[in-house]
Amino acid sequence: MKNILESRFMVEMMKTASNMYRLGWDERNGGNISYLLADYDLSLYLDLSKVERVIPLGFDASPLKGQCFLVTGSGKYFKNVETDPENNLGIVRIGEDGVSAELLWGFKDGGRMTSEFPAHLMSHMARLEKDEENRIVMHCHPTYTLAMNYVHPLDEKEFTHSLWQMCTECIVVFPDGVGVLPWMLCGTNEIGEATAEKMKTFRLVIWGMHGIYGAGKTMDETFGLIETVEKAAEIYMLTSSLPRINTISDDQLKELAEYFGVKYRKDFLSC
Ligand code: 2HA
Ligand code: ZN
Repeated sequence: MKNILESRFMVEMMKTASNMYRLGWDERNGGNISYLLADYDLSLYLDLSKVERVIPLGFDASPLKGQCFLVTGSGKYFKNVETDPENNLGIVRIGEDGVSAELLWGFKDGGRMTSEFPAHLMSHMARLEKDEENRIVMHCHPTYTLAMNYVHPLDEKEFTHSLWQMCTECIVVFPDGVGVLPWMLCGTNEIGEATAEKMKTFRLVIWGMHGIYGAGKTMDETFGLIETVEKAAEIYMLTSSLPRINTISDDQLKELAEYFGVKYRKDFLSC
């Protein structure tokens, strides 16, 4: 057997969690990541017939049955993932019944998947419908994005437009815009369903006054989406209380999107 701690997916997960922690996006147990391991032969690392525990999901994830996910643990700190992966991470396989998860590795201290696992799996299902190569769902609490939630209308057209105006690259990186949910109780199937509904059209979803969800093909792509939103939100927060004398116009945003050939939300511009 190969050492799973040296696998590419594990190293990516550990490095990303540390990176996000150091950026201040994942205080205490804030944030969670799930990684669909469909591109890896897990039998090189694990005895796939050995199920450590069966953990109920609390909803039907049948479309994902048999799929394996590397996921952060409930109540666990991103700060500790890299130094103690076996307690802070787990690999689960969605059971044949579609409503349970089979623990194959990790959560050594009796832990379980993040409380946001319903939102993650529902988001994976929604994104896979759009893009069969989607692998990552990531949630965190980036500081400036969250700050912006308190001073900017929580309207997805207006929010996206403000972000697009803050850095030239924004409309190219997230031409599909940012979906916005109002404040909702987290950890529930309801917020999971609402997130997944937004994920049908957006790869980024703001949870009002809580944080952000991102989805993508790779860890880098997903991280980069959130990083770009956060950078734009930082510029917004640094400038919003000052008189603005320059801006990127809608004509210029359109010019950018057309030049880079991205399919953008035309209805989010007024030209
Ligand atoms: O897992 O961020 O939304 C901790 C959270 C809950
Ligand atoms: Zn959160």
